[in-house]
Amino acid sequence: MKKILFTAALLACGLFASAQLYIYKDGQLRFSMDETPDSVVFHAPAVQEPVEEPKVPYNYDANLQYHAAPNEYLNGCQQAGRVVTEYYNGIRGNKTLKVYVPYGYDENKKYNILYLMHGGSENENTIFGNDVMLQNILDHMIMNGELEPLIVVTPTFNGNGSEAQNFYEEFRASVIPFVEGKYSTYAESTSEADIKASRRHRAYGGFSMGCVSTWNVFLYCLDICTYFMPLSGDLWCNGCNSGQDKARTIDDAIAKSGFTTRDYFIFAATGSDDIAYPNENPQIQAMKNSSNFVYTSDFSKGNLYFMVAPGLTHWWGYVRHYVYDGLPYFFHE
Ligand code: FER
Repeated sequence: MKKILFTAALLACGLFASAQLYIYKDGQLRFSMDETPDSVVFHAPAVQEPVEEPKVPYNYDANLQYHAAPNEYLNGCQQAGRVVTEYYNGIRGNKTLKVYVPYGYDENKKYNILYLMHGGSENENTIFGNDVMLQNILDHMIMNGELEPLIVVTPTFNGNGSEAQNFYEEFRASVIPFVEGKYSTYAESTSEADIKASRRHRAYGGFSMGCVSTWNVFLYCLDICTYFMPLSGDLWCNGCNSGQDKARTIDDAIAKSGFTTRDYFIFAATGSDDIAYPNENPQIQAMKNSSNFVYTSDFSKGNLYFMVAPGLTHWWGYVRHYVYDGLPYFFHE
């Protein structure tokens, strides 16, 4: 007896599954098991809507500590990107910059972009030159799947009235339009609107005086840039003496921009024995007290982190490893 009942239940389920849902002109929903009524206006489609790939959440460490890149990352890589020398004529005259184009670059794809600035008495060749060779680290990270392929640009604040503090003007007016008009980034065009629309795919960082340029880019380019990597330096601005002064200047810029804590992310780093530590640390500590920042290296929850490498000093040979540590945390939010 039990068996017969079970079979009947299965049959019933099968019939029910083959039933169809109709919306009638009178607005009522009805099931039809056998025939299509004349008054049907809409047959609910069985076809599924295409679903967008869910974005895999990035697995952040909330308290990121300094780790040097593996030794082999400093050597040449079998999947090497290209470092291209580019010339442009911007608001501060003719200049050169370098563009790192990742291995397998395809101009039909879109790439995140990092602008990375050298320090004082250095130039646009420093970061991809013999003393730093950041391209080797990038190549290995990309080859090993630790970093999505991206474009890295090393401009310069040298020449024709440029300085670290005012480079943001040239960055906005000349460097971004030149580079992103030529290389494939998330900017659909080099119009102001498209540069703004692609801000979550753009980062700016720098070392020492390049770090001074980074804090100023933060003040004046929040509308076109989301991720910031200030390395071994503090904000130089008029009337800024204490860390509180600098944090207040930053707060004012954020208030003016109208952005929220989910709209900008800062990965700052230096060494505990770096000459810039005594300048950068009080600024970061003051920023931590601002409601504009939530302190953690888990950027799914916060937007400010300061990685201090024990014992390290003011030298690109160390600082390149801060890029190795921090850059994978960019471009996920
Ligand atoms: C600092 C920011 C920039 C700093 C030094 C520099 C000592 C750069 C100096 C230079 O290039 O001469 O906080 O701290």
